[in-house]
Parts: sequence; C-alpha cells; structure tokens
Amino acid sequence: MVNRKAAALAAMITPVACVPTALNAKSAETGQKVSDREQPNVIVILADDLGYGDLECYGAKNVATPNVNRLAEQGIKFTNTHAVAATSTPSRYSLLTGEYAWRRPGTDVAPGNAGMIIRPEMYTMADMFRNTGYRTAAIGKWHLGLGDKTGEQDWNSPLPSGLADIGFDYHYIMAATADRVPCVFIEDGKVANYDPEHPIYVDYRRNLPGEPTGKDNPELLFNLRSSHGHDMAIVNGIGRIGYMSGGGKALWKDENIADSITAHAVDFIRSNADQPFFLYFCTNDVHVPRFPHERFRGKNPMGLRGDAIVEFDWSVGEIMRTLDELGIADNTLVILTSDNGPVLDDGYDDQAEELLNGHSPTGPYRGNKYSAFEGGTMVPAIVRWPNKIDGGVESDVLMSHIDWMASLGHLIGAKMPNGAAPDSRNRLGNLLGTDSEDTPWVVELASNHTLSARTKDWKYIEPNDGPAMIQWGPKIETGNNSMPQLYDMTSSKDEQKNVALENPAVVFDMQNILRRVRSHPGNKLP
Ligand code: NG6
Ligand code: CA
Repeated sequence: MVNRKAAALAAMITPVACVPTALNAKSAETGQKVSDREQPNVIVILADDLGYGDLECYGAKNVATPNVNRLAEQGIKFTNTHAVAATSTPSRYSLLTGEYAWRRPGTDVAPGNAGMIIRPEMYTMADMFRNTGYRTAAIGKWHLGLGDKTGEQDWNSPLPSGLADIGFDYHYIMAATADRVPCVFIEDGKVANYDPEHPIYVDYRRNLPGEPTGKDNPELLFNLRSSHGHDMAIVNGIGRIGYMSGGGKALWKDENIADSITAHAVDFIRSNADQPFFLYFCTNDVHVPRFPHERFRGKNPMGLRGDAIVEFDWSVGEIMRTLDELGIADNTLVILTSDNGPVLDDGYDDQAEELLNGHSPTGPYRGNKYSAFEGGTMVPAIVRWPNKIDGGVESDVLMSHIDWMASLGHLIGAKMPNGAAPDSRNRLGNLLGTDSEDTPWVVELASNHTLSARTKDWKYIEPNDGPAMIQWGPKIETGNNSMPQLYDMTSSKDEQKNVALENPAVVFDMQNILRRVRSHPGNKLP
C-alpha cells in the first residue's frame, strides 16, 4: 500500500511519539483552531444491519451510495473487518467497552425497557474520549439499556442513570430499536418533546388497558404489516415488540427518524467545531421496520430496503457536508461501519427478499445477521482522515471492532484505568493504513452464542447441535453443525467446503485460540 502520509503518521503513532493526553484539553482552553490540532475529532458512524455487500463501493447492485463512495475514495476501504457479534446489543457492547460481550451475561438483544447493560462503573470508549478532553455524544440507536433496572423505568421522569454515567456529555437516542417500544427519543435522560397530556407506560409482558395490538387489530397496521412477531403495540400504523401507551407528540414517526437524528448530529458537530469531539452516530437504517422518508423512496428497484440504504447514504452525506462547511473535515477521523450482517425479512412484509434483483447484501459471504457464518459479522469499514491518511486505498488487513477502543485510545494518548478494555488490542496502524500486518486472530459471536475464530487464512466454527436454520422467521442459516467446521478463506470466501478432517493441526490451533481467549483477556494474548 502506497501512502505518502504514512511515514509521518507512523512516527506519530509509535508509543514514544504519542501525543500527551493534556494536549486536547489545552487546545480547547487556548482556542487553538481544530485544523491546527494534531489529534482529530472522531466520528463513528454505525449503521444497523447494513451488509458487507450493501454499499455501492463494496459492489452493491441496484442502489447508489454516492456519499459513502466519496468517503471511501478519500479514505481507506477495508475488506476484512469483523463486528464482534451477529446482533446489535453484544456488538455495540463490545465496541464501546473493548470487552467481548460473551464474557458478560445479559448482553443479548435487549428489550426497550432493559436496565443499563454497560454499568455506570465500567470504562467506555466515551469515558476514554471525555477524560482526554473531548466533548462526547451518542446520537441515534442505543440498544444498551437505560436506567438502573429492567422494567422499572419511569418514562415520565428523568431516568436515574444513563449515558452521562458512561462518558457521554450529550445524547439523543432511541432506547432500543425502531421495532421496540418505547417509540420516543430520549435526550439527556428524558423523553424528548415530552407530552404531559400523554404519560408513557411500557410493559414487555402484558398489554396496557385499552390499547390495540398488532395481533388483535391487524387492520390498524396501515404503514407496514408484520411478517413474524412485531404484533404488540401499534405506533404510527406499525406493530412493535413490547406494549406501550401514551407518548402523544413525543412519539416518533418512522419516516422522520433519519432526519431527526441526523439533524441532532449536525447540531452537535456545529456547536463543538472549535474543540475536540467524539460523536457516536448510530443510524436506525437499515434495521426494520424499514420506513424511510418519501423523498428516498422508489429510486431503486429494491423497495424499502434499498430506500433505507439510500437514506443511510444521505445521513452520511449530511455529516460530511457539515464537516466541509465548518472547515474541519481534514482533521476529523470518520469511521463508518455496521453493527452486524444483513437480514432480509426480519419481521415485516417489506418485500426485501423478493425485490433483491440480483443484489447480494452479504457480498460473497455465506449466512446473514444471527449466523456463525461470515455473513453474520463481516461488515463494511471505511476510515477517512484527510490530514493523515491518503485516500483511495483498499486494505484487506484482518480487523475487528473489539480493537478500536485501544487503537483510538492510543491515537489520542488516553490514560486508561487498569483492566479497562480488556480484550482490545492496539491495532492503530491497521486502522490508519500504516501497518498491513494482520492481527493474528479475531473472534466472532453468533446469536446462539457459538464462537468462531478467524485468522487471515482460516475460519473455524465450534460444533453446535442446534438447527441448521433460524427457527423463528427469517430464512437464515445459523452455521450450526455438530462437527467442527474449518474453512479455507484463501481459496474461497463462501464457507461451503468444510476441510476440518483434512487439517487437524489447523483445527487444533483454532480451537486453542478460542480456549485461550475464553480464559484470558484478549489483550494479554499474542
Ligand atoms: C429479533 C427481532 C428482529 C430484530 C432483532 C434485533 C422478532 C421476531 N425479531 O428478535 O426484528 O429486532 O431481534 O436486531 O421480534 S438487532 O439488530 O437490534 O440485533
Ligand atoms: Ca443490528
């Protein structure tokens, strides 16, 4: 990889040359212009259920993503980056804490009334940035719980604990997903646009008195029909998971979610342009229910799922345009990725499968969201930082989200408490394109808790006696097999030919990776 800025950058990121922690705080105090600072603003754009093959620059058919294409042209496009888990909550938990979610009970897909899954005493990526002088924000999908205890939140009062306790100066979030109640935004621990005439009650076990449900009143599902599940509360003519009453003018309209969270992200950037900031920007796109604004509709042949990809691209474009307008794009490190692999029918009748028209959401990979196969965790990843990284580069270096916390911490010179980010290894050189040596291994978590080990050359999936297909609705291969599975990733990416029996020594090595990482913090292992 030829990179004219690489040498300068390599010098900057060696431990000796690492910029001292105080610099950021100082730059804020002295009013130094952002473009003069060494340390960049950092924006993580995390898409939801966006597949490796869903962006035009990753070979997507049928859908144009010009803004993401430009980001890739101006940065590095990674072709071998892995989310930690094949569903959202454990993937996000791991990204934000640098700890594998499978070490912690209670990190599976969370209901909208989950208590805080990242506990206040834990040290997060946001704490790391905040303690290093950055202003920090989380905007968009959260899905990691709020308040102290599951089911005990009073949504009509400020929540007793939340994102401010884990490093975020500001937040404007959806508690869980768009398909889970409560269907309101939470801003700094309180329901945004709270409507006192319509107090909010949420229950995940039983319906609230007098409320219609998708199950009993399908005629009220005027915006989207459910294909499986999603038959409890009805909000905006769409069935949800969980029961809810009230909300009034605080209830979101699905078609405006992208506009709303993007506007808040843009505002946050504008009001912090003169000081270092860290923005964790999590889109609702392209998760179900897919119900994008009408201005994104009908311009591609893939129906609502394609429209949601277009809406995602628009959000990315708005962030980029804002950075350009403020003159801070050059010193802002933008990282774009997805929380897990793609899914077509995830519970609503939006014809995602019927309208693919030859598009492959996972690109060449087998399996989908939920799977132990690569389609579950293989994600797009684009990194742009014009001051330090040459654009137009493609990298197949092996990378995992788990390592981003330590890597970014190293970049900003963060001083972390002992035991923080225990599984996160500093791979900053990989992330910034100065080091093309692959990380020795990464670990992937399927929704049924099967672990897989991946090296540059091999993929190993632990034996699992469960069914070959997901049982509750989506037509998805789990990757389960009662035999150990080993795939040679150098010969083909599609995990079709199990070569475990022919390669016992490799199977042994891969099993050893999993055995050792189960009992040791990942960052203590070679
Ligand atoms: C599943 C939901 C699915 C989606 C997923 C979480 C049903 C039938 N399916 O349980 O629609 O919400 O959870 O997705 O309820 S994730 O990307 O947030 O992990
Ligand atoms: Ca997801």
